[in-house]
Amino acid sequence: MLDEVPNRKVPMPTILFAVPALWPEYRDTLPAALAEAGIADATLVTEARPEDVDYIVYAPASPLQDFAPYTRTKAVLNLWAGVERIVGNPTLTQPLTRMVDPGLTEGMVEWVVGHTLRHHLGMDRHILNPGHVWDPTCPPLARERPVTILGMGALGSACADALRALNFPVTGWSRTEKPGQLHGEHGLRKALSTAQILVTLLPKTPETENLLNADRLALLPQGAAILNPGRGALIDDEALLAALDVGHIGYATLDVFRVEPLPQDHPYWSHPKVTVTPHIAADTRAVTSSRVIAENIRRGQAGEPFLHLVDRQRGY
Ligand code: NDP
Ligand code: OXD
Repeated sequence: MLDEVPNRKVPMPTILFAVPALWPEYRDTLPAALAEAGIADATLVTEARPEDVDYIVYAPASPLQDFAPYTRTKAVLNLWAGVERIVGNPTLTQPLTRMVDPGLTEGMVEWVVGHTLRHHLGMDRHILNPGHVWDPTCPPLARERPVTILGMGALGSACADALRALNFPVTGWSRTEKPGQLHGEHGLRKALSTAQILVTLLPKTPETENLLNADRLALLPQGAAILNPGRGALIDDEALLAALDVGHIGYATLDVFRVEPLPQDHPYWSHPKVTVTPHIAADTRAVTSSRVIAENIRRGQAGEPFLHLVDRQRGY
C-alpha cells in the first residue's frame, strides 16, 4: 500500500507587476517563466489590494512609491540592476532583489567591447576623415592597451572576461579584496595610473558618487579614454570637461547622466571629445529576466534564500 501523502499544498502567490509601462513586454514571458518554475497557478496582476500581494515586480518607472501597506509582501523584485532609486525608500522594509539577467549582461558586454574597440583601433580617424588623409599608422595590439574596470560585479567581471579574451590586459577594482583584483584607495590609484581605457561599472552609492573627481582623473595616463555605462554620478562632470579641454583625457563615451534625458543645453552634447549614448548600454530582456523573477518567487515560496539580494546598508 502506498504511504498517504499529506496535503501540504502551498497557497499560490499573488504577484503584482507594478510597472504598467512594461507590462506588454512581460505579459507572455512572465507567465511562461512562472510555469517553467512550477508556479503556473500564481495570480499575476497589474493591480491588487496591497494586503493581498506576495511579491512585487518593480522598476523605477513604477507609480508605486509607498510600500508600507504591503504587509504580507515577501520581496520586491527589481527589474533593473541599479537600485539607487528604490534602496533609500523609507517605506521599503521588505527584502529587495536586483536584476542579474544574462540578457542584460550580454548587452553590456557588447556595448563595452564595441566602444573599447572604437577607441583602441582609433576608428574615428578613418570614419571621420573629411580631408581624406592617408595615415597608415597602425594601432597597437590589444595586448598593448591596458584597460581598467571599476566595479567587478556581475557586469564588470563579464566585460573583463570578454576583453581578456581579446588579449586586453584588464585590471579590475572593487570594494572588497578579491584574488587578482585591486581594492581600496591605494588600489584605485594604481588601477587608474595604467588605464589607457577606463570603464566604470560601479553602482551609485554615497561612496561612489564623484569617485572620478579632478584628482583621480589626473591619475589617468595622458590621452586616456573613459567609458561610463555605470551611473552619471560616478564622475564629476565639471572635472571631466576640464580634463577633456586640456587634452589630459582623450575621449569620453557616456551612457548615463545625473539628469536623464541629458538636457539639450548640456555641454556633453556638443563637446567634440564626447559621445553621448542615451542609457542604452544594456537593457533588461523580458525573456531572460522573467526567468530570474520566477526563480526568486519559487525560492520565496520554498523558503529558500532569494538570489541577488540588495544589502541596504551598502546600497547595492
Ligand atoms: P554588482 O552589484 O554586481 O557589482 C557592483 C560592483 O561595484 C562590485 O564589484 C562592487 O564591489 C563594486 N563596488 C560597489 N561599491 C564600491 C565602492 N564603494 N568601491 C569600490 N567598488 C565598489 O552590479 P552590476 O555589475 O550588476 O551593475 C553595476 C552597475 O551598472 C549598476 O549598479 C548600474 O548602475 C549600472 N548599469 C547600467 C546599465 C546601463 O544600461 N547603462 C544597465 C545595467 C546596470 P564588490 O564586488 O566588492 O561588492
Ligand atoms: C539598470 C539600468 O540598472 O538599466 O538596469 O541602468
